[in-house]
Amino acid sequence: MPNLQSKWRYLVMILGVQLVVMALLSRDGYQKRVNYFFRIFRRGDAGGSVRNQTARDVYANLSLLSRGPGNEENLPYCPKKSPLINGPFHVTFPSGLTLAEVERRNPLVVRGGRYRPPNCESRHRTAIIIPHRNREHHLKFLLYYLHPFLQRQQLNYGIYIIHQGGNYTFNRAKLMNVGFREAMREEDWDCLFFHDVDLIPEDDRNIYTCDAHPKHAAIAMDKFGYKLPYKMYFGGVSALSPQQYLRMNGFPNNYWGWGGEDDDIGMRVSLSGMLISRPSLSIGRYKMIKHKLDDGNEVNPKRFNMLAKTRHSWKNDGMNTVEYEPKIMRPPVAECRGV
Ligand code: UD2
Ligand code: MN
Repeated sequence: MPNLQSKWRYLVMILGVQLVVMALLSRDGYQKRVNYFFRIFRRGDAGGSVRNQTARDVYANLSLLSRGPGNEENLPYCPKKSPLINGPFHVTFPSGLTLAEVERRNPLVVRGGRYRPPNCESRHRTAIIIPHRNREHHLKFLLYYLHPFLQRQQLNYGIYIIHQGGNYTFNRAKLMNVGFREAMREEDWDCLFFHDVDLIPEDDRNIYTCDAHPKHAAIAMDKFGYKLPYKMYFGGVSALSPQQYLRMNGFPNNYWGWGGEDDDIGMRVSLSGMLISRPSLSIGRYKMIKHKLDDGNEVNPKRFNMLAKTRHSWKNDGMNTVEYEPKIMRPPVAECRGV
């Protein structure tokens, strides 16, 4: 039989072990386990705040939406927070996906890749600008996920594929300037998202509207281990209101080939007196479809020299100097629904 003193000793030992376990659990690396532990007590939490919970189908319940019987003039405003938001969703790249399937799954998208919520008047008008050449395979996946993602957010949106014709070296940033001009010519958008074709958002709480400062939306990508690679990083997906875009004179026109233009754009944000806004790491998550460097988009060897001059050049190179020959392609409705 243990005496009273050894009972106390056991008790102190048990308390000590508990303290060590608690200290370990609360360390950063153990956050997931702590979350798991608390989740057991929070059954029925549908908010989707914990990673690794069941990711859903991005199309779940969307087919229930249909156009009401006319009278689209007097629709009430959509709620401030969309009831269709679901949190994280599955992103996979099935080999058999076709554009016809994308079109079939998105019956409310109309000519020009345009959509508005059927039952309420959206509070936001967002244009998506996608620079493109020879990436039809990626485009198909992006559209498959982007349409339902935007519809869940109850946005009035339009998707613009800005295709660079010919074989000359690719110029991502200049294509964005072209996209800005052409999109604004068509509609008075409140917000423009500049979107790589190969980045698929993974969480519909990453709302595609603009903030008080230019927004860098792709804060956490699988390719960088779901972390921001460096503080000034502005590549992948970013969002600016027309006023913000013009204030920084848009994007540079002279970065031909891969690299540098994203940092130039990041510098323009601060040179024009603005800050970078970002969603949280747990929401601004993206998968990048794996790919090699494209032919015609070789690494730009001049990028560092050009970046060193951005502070002097940004006012003389951008939206105020962009020149191009537009060819607006409007395929018949059947072909362009879903694009
Ligand atoms: C990184 C950045 C990207 C950009 C680029 C440097 C990420 C996720 N993205 O992308 O924003 O700053 O570095 O230029 O880190 N494209 C075509 N056809 C081509 C070439 C490019 O459509 O032949 C488009 C397409 O939308 C693509 C984008 O340009 O997603 C960026 O090019 P990338 O994907 O080859 O470059 P990457 O992944 O290194
Ligand atoms: Mn890429």
